[in-house]
Amino acid sequence: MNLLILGPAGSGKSLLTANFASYLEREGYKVRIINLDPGVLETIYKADFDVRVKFTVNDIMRREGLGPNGALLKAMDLLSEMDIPTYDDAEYTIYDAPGQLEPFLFRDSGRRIAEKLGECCCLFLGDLQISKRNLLSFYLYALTARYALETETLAVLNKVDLLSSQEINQIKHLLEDPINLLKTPSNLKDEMDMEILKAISRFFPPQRVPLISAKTGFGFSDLLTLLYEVRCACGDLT
Ligand SMILES: Nc1nc2c(ncn2[C@@H]2O[C@H](COP(=O)(O)OP(=O)(O)O)[C@@H](O)[C@H]2O)c(=O)[nH]1
Ligand SMILES: [Mg+2]
Repeated sequence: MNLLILGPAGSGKSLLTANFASYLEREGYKVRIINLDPGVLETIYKADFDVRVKFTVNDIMRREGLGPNGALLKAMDLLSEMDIPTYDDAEYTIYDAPGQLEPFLFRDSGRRIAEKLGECCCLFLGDLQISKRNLLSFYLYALTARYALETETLAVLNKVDLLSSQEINQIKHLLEDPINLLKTPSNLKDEMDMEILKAISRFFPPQRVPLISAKTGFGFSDLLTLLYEVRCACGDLT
């Protein structure tokens, strides 16, 4: 199974790639790691393939006279046109993506990249410290990723080690059903949010959102269980 790790910059994609790969290896799986971030200076893992052998954001900036954002978009276009390795000899291949979400959520390059990965599940990672005050927004971004990439996508919240147990319990309750994310509607925006969520949940049944720590490994077994369920295409991820 190919895992595409997406999420905003700093959400912990690279640390998750490194530590979840080690966890899977300890569980007895053969794992491969691919770095798809052409802007990173150093990776914290040993990649089986690194997109920087083909191009880097700095090269593109210099060659095409672009700034960092333009160069990253160009890099993602290039990536969507090249052969990205997949491995038959590995049970899991983890693809560590760059932090800029624009190519994945708002341009076709992300969908074309995901399409190249065949049997693929996207892990949409959020930083709990940042998302805890706006879980609805995180949830909608994860759905947008699923919609834009046309790929099975699991919403995963990272950095649970930085939260108190009280905060964790509160968040678990909110995540049991996305409708819990809403207050009793008291204004037009609340009412709109409620109607949007009801409509969404008709098409995308509520999915369990694992709370994990890429740093300590907390929640990795829960994440692996969810991946088994995706693999079996059980359809029920609650
Ligand atoms: N406390 C804590 N820090 C984390 C966790 N995951 C990532 N970090 C830290 O968050 C920062 C960004 O992580 P990184 O993997 O580079 O994020 P990326 O930009 O999404 O690849 C680094 O300083 C990591 O050590 C976590 O689960 N807990
Ligand atoms: Mg990274």
